[in-house]
Amino acid sequence: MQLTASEIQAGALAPERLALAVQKVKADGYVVLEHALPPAFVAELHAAFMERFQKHLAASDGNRGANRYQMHLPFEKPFCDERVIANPLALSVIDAVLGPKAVCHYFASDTPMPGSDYQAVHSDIHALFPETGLTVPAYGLVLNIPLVDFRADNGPVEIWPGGTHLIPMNLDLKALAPEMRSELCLMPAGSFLIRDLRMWHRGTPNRSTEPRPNMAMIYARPWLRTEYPPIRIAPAAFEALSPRAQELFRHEKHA
Ligand SMILES: O=C(O)CCC(=O)C(=O)O
Repeated sequence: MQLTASEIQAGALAPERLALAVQKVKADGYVVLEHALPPAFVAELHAAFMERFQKHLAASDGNRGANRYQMHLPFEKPFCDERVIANPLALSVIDAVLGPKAVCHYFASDTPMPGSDYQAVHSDIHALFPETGLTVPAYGLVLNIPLVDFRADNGPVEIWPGGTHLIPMNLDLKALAPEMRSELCLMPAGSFLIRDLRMWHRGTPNRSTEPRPNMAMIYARPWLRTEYPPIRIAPAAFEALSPRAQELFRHEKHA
């Protein structure tokens, strides 16, 4: 969705457009809010990210396939700016889908480098009741923030919308995915991709000459336990957060 100037300024979608965004997440498994962050702030995030990422690259191998890196982010500025972690535009959708008590418990990034390949099609979470095949409403959402434009040539995320988040899990996605419609998630830097954790997706090859960084946060219902390590938040950084952000990060490690 293209945000209007007044929505960006107000930090709120018009009521009927919020309802549409929520419906897109529930029915399609995702919504994109284009250009949600100001370009100057995205440039600041990108510069800070690349500085940290270059050190990470020098010290580790790809951990998500060849030339593809998942990297946790430090809970430091500019990454933990409230425009990222508690953005009212994103939260209006997240709250409507997950309820008002959501927590954020994953603060990281994904970066395919030139030379990366296709990932296996996957979803990002286990089924709640795997033995039943029961389909339930959303219990976790990823907020992705691309730090560069996602183009066809630089390894955009490929998604399978149209209800794959509602198909009971533990299926052979490799065999089934070619039967379903997929699309490349092309979007400008600083957009918000809000997607159901269960929606089928995969990373695609980066055929450009530059890294393609994507911030990734998980917002979830407060009872969801995942295997990710807690986000380490220094007490002073936690104290400096707004009441809403403190509520979102209340389950993390404040030390
Ligand atoms: O390319 C991306 O940003 C997403 C990659 C991904 O889905 C993963 O590593 O699990």
